[in-house]
Amino acid sequence: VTRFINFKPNTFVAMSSEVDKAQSAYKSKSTIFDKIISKEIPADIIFENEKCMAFNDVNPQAPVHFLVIPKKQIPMLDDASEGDQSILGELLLTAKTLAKQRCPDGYRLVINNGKQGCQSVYHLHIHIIGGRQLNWPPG
Ligand code: TR5
Repeated sequence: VTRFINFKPNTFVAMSSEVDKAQSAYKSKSTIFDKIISKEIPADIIFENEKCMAFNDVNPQAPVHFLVIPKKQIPMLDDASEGDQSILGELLLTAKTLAKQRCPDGYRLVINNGKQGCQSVYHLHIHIIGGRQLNWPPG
C-alpha cells in the first residue's frame, strides 16, 4: 500500500521495469553491447575510437542520455583492475568531452554496478544524463 501513496504513473512504471531488468540480468560471455561494437546491431553512435564507443541510450531518462563503453569486455566496475587504469581514464575523459558539448549547463555520470546498483547490461558503461534540471538524491 505504501508504494502507491506517492504513485506517479510514468515514474513508477519506468522505475519498476528498470529494476525488473536488473533483477533478472546476469554476467554472460557477450552482451548486446558487443553486438553494437561489432555493428551487428545498429545503435545511434555518437563517438568511436579504438578503445571506446559512445551511443545514445535507447530508453532515454532525460533529453540527453548516452552511454560510453569500453570496447574491451569488462562486465562491471567490480571487474576493473589496475591494468584497466588507462581505459577507465579514457572513458571518463570521453564522457566529459561529449557531455560538455551537449550539456553546457551541467550533467551527471552514473555507473550502475550489480543487482542492487540496477545494472541490466553486463558490459561496463557510463551513463551521461543531462539537458534538464536533475534531482538529488537519485532513487
Ligand atoms: O541498467 P544499466 O546501467 O545496465 O544500463 C543499461 C542501459 O542500456 C539502459 O539504460 C538501456 O536503456 C540501455 N540499452 C539497452 C539496449 C540498448 C541500450 N542503449 C542503446 N541501444 C540499445 N540496444 C540496441 N539494445 C539494448 N538492449
